[in-house]
Amino acid sequence: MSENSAAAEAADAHRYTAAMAADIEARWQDFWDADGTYEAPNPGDGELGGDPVLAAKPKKFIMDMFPYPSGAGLHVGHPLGYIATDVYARHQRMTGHNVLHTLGFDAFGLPAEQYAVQTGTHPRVSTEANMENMKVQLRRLGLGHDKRRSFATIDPDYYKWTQWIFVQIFNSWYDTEAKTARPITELVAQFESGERAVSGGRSWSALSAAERADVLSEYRLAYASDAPVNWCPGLGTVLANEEVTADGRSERGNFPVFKAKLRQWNMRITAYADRLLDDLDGLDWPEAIKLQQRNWIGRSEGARVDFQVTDTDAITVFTTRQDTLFGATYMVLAPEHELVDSIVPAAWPEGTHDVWTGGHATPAEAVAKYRAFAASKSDVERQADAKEKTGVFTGAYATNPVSGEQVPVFIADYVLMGYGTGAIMAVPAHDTRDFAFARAFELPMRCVVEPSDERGTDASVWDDAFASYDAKLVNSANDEISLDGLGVVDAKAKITDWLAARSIGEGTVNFRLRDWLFSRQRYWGEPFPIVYDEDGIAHSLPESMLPLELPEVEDYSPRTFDADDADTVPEPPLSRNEDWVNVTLDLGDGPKKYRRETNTMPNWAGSCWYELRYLDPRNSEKLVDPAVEQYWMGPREGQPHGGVDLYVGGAEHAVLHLLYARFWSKVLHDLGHISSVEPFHKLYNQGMIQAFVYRDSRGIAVPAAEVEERDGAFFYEGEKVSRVLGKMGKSLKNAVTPDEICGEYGADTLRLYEMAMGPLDVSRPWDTRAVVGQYRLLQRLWRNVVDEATGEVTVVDAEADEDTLRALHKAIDGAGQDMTGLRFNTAIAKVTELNNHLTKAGGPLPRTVAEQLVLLIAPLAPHIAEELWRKLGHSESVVHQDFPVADPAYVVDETVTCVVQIKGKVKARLEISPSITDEELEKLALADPGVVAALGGAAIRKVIVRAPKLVNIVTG
Ligand code: ANZ
Repeated sequence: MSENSAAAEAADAHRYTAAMAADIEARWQDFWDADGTYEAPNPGDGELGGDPVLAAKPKKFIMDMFPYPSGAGLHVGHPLGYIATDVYARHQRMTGHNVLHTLGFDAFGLPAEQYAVQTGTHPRVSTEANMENMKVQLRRLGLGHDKRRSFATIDPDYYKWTQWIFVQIFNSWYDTEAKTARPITELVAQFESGERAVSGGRSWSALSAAERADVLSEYRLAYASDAPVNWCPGLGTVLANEEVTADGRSERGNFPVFKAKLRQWNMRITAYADRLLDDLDGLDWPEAIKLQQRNWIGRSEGARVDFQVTDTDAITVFTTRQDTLFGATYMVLAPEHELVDSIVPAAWPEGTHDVWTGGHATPAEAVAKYRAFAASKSDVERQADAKEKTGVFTGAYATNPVSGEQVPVFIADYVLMGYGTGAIMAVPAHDTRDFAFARAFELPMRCVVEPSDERGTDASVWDDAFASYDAKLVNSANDEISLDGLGVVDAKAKITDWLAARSIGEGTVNFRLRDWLFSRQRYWGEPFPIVYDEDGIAHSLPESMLPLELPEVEDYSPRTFDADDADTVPEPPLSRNEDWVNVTLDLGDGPKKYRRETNTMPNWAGSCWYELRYLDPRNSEKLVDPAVEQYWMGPREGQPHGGVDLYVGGAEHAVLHLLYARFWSKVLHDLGHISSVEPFHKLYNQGMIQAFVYRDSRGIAVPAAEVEERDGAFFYEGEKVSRVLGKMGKSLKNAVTPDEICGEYGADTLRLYEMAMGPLDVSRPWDTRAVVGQYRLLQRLWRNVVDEATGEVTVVDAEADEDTLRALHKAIDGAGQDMTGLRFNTAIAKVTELNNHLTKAGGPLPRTVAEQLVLLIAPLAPHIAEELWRKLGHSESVVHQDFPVADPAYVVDETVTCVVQIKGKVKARLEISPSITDEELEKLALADPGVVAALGGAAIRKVIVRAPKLVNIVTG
């Protein structure tokens, strides 16, 4: 080695490099773990109790949507939200809060199971290996998690409580009057005392055990029923409505989904429809997500109206336009409607229109053929064929209750069984679907809402329906009531009262929300804590028998079928294990034989309540200690329903997870187990990290890392490839792992880069070449505090100059506010500006400036901050220091007075920033109203600018 290079090496032996970052980061991560730096104490002296000073501070519970431990591991897109919550949590810790931030794993469910099936390993083995791998990846990022509180949903200690909650839900019912869930024993007591009548008028004591179970099933918040469900043969399981796409296919795997009548477990989420809707108002969530939930719940105000069809039977319709009742000229039932069979006459009535019969000899034949046709279509297909309306006459007529007219009753697939009452009154003049149907079947139309356009009131000549709400009623009177001249709203109210007074209708609210289908025919989920006795009655297991652990089975893969074969029947993998299924148990009335439920819970179950378990993860007596729950989650000022203070995750969970978790919270609250009514007070959706996808001429993705750019074109192995922005992932061969970036620059650089890329809620393209910019920021920061030759801090005990104090306090003020507002990109810009100012100023930094600079960047780049803090001579961690507070005196902009002269005479004075440029100042001066007035339109010959003090305008 030459003398020169040895000297050069010595000169930067203590430079901030990737190797140094690796050393610093590993050292502090070990220290933080050993020290328990991020442990958040619970109030009280329970197991996680501790530091009373910290526990007395205001709390902040900050959460991420926890990950699936997938086999592919993490790419740089995954931790975006985790880093953001970490920066926020660190800033909150430094501003006087007791911060709870931790992360668990959502480890049951289809993704984990499919990966296990693909690789031929048991899901527990592969899931645990995946979790270990992800933990290593996450640890490198320096996330300040309280690791004592982490768990996976597959831990029997955790799913014991998931099962326990299921039992609570099973053993409760919804009291619609008190608007709350109550224990089922209270309902039984009402039946026993006669306070509540059993439908059908029988007495409770006369019912058999099985009959009682059936009655209770109608009330339980978790119940098994034979309703039509979404059966997906390709996945081998049934699915919730929320898991079926708008095209009627499975969200996962994109397989066709069919309606099949199967006995399945449901959660009565519909009982909570109103509260789920109303409580959205008190939440600090993105409006777009609230709107999606509102639409999914789909509250419609309208009326039920009875149309007499025989002497004994009436068809009840649901309508949101009861004001148009005089215009109802025919009716439609869903093909599956239960009344169809009983109203179909033996022969077509005299004079039946040919187009109504579909060419069939009898109504029964026409109905049977049409039903078979409709059954082959999904709900979505049925609603999608907007223009072309199909259907057939049932041969029956019903009576319009206001006009007294006999109106024909059709079946048609545009009316769905699962909505409203499965029957409609058709008002072709004012509903586009009815209009199309009436045209196709040559049915009469009657205008009852006066069109505001030129078309007139003869609907038979119209080209489309007149569907406005903003008009007056016409042609709507009989001997007893007239709606003519009323607006829609008043007409609705009037007709609703009239119908109600005659007991032939009533105002009602209808919801689009359906009960939540809760069972899956999969292995990798929580077993149901349910057994059936010899009469087939379901019993829940007592707490002492929980957790009911998943049995080991030889074959855990789901039985899947030809994806298009709707006539298949699901087979739960747990049913293959007879020893486990058939058991003798003592449920309090002596040992008896039982059969276990063999379905498992859906993957959403574990994430429905995990926030609660973070609070008290090892409590073996309760799912959470009430005082602990009250402290972290309880309602408080500004947070009327309580909940997590900040919940960050992707927008894709708008309805599924977020709706289910809200529902479980409400049930647990009603039953007195928790004080919070809502799980997540503030929700924030982070954007996605996107990446360029490069494809060859066949459209196949090529490895992005090996693509070369030449003159704006892209080449892979010499061949030209195309480039588009897309998702990051293994399959698109463009994944960049956090490990690669940590290896090349360190975790602090990665954290800064991800946070600096743009506003957190906006998607942004990853650019590995740009990462180095943040690395350089850290190098300059280091150099501002440390001598690169000796490794010693260079700070001096001196006063900072005025300019530096201004730069410092502005950065403190701005970056602090930005961190509170989750604007980390602009926070970083302000820290960068300050650091650049200090670099430019040169010379050793005053100690106070160096310290505040380090504290300022600590939430963003915690490792380098901890290292510098210690080098500055502190024995306590930087993590629990106070965030600097800006001195307002230095934050306000200093101004100077600029004089504007015209031909040497002072005409205006401007208060401006001392750093203004000549160009900016000239513009300001010429725009000043006083100057404009003084010029009076005179031509300007010359403007002499001496920023920031003087502008002289020469005219003429
Ligand atoms: C008469 C009418 C007149 C209607 C009119 C609309 C306009 P939302 O707002 O989505 O709740 N409907 C009711 N049940 C249905 C079912 N099972 N399948 C298909 N359509 C159904 O929609 C309520 C309206 O959708 C109801 O009001 C009914 O048509 C129709 F000028 O009744 B209306």
